[in-house]
Amino acid sequence: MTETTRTTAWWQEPVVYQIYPRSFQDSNGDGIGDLPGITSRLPYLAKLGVDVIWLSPIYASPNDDNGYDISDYRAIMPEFGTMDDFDTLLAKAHELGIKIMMDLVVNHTSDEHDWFVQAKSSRDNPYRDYYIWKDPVGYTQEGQPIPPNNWVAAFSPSAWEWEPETQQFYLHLFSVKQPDLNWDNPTVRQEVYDLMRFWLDKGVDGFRMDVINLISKDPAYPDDPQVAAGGGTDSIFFAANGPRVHDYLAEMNREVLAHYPVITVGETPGVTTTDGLLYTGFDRGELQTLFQFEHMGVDANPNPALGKWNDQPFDLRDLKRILSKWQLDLAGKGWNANYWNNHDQPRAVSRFGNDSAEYRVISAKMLGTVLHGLPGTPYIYQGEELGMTNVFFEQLEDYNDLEIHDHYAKLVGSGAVDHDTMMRYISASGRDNARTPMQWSDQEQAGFTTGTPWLALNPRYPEINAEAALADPNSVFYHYQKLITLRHEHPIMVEGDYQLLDSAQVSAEEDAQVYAYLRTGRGHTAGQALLVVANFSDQQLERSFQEPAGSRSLLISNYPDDAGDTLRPYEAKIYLYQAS
Ligand code: TEU
Ligand code: CA
Repeated sequence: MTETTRTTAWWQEPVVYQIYPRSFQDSNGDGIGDLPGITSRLPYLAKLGVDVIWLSPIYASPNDDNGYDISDYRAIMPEFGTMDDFDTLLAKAHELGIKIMMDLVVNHTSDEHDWFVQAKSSRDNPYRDYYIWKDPVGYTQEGQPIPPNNWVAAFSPSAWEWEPETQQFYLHLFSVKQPDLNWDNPTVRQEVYDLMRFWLDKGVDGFRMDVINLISKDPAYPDDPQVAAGGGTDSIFFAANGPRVHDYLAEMNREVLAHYPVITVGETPGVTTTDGLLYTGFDRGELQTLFQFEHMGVDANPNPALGKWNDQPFDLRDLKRILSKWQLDLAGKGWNANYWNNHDQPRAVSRFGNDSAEYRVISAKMLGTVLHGLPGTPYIYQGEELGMTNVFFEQLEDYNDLEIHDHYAKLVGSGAVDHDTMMRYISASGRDNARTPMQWSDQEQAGFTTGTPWLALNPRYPEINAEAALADPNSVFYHYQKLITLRHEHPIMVEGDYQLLDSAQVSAEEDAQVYAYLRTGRGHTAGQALLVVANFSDQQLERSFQEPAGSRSLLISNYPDDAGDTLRPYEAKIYLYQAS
């Protein structure tokens, strides 16, 4: 098939695999994953069949937020290796036909970045205006400076930190060690474009852009109404999508992205589909795709004061409504990035499937089938292809993530939640679920390290590991491998239009157990259709669907046989229809 017969572009086709380098593979026994470790596992990723790797940050960082606080954008974190190690990784990946996307974290830097060290040294330092400084709006009776507004940072109580030396506050939407850059300063923007060119000229293939929709702030700095009403664990959503964000992204595109064959995805908390079209619209010249957060909020606490912290199951009807809205609202105009989990989210199988010994494998395959069947770019987070699960640690101290510690202090400290409840919430919703080391084998430390891992392993590694998965033709791994192959072999997987399906028994809107949708071919795949059916429950159910015209074949299933309208627990299948 020639490129011109396709109705989608090359960048819409790949499957992306996210690596969290700290937890992927240690090569030197210090307990920390590193670049040579990743290079040694490239054959594993080639076997899985992924097209692109997204590397979470590998730059110099004091690791307040594990690399999302960068102190030098052009240097490799010494714990991860050297620039030579990076060049080797890039070259070996390219030899295997795998592209590398870098994490671009430019809403903020580390407070140890030289720009910030300079900026805070005096009010007239040339770097001062690289960051956002504000005078106090007054002083308390005790003489404490009062910050410009009530914004709550993601990882500390206030988004404003007082800098006594120069007597001003600086803004940090995340931790105090992550000061926000001032994108309204054109020099800052040029600095960012420069460092992007540095990596692109090295040959990297794209960027995942961290919280890129936070870069423009409302100059009025209005109070966050949710905080004022006593709710919310941070002001991230409120600060998002500021007045000049689209100008800046269009400029970035003109100055940098348009000159390279790149893949881009923006991480964009707090976006509606209307915003989504502004960021990813094919005619907009901004980003190719985005990570929206709406479906990540599907199991948020009904009490808004508790934010995401919860341990109650989601409702499939909400999930279908959200995913369908994103599919339909962007259809033909923009492109989704689809994900069940990442380094900030709990494990997919524990959250949306069933991680019991009985149903873990089958439900992990079901989730993969649903995600890879959707239009958009599928993202796989390391270990998802093994069906890795959430973890429960006994002690708060066993968790590393600064968000867990900050939100514990906010919620238990204020009396909103008690200790035991919060520990349950952390095990269900905390970011460290994703960050326990990759489980390679049933050997000591799961083959991740010969030393002591920086974060404890999930105790289920003797049962759940890559070696066992590779030896078992019925593993989650081979199911994912097959899903990726299907995408490569059947253009309709990429191009087909999406439609949520009712069954004869119950409408899609009311069905809390089954998710079914149709993909309809267009252009050169006209005459083809895909039917994707997934049972999200442990019940056996009957569902029949109006089938498209043509001869039917079963492309993939997580059961060895097809029981027709009978759906067994967590059964998922994709049929291909071909009109003659
Ligand atoms: O996350 C952005 C973000 O919105 C986070 O608040 C995230 O949603 C939250 O952790 C989920 O509870 C990005 C990175 O992915 C994250 O790892 C960083 O900590 C954060 O930005 C700051 O760079
Ligand atoms: Ca190491």
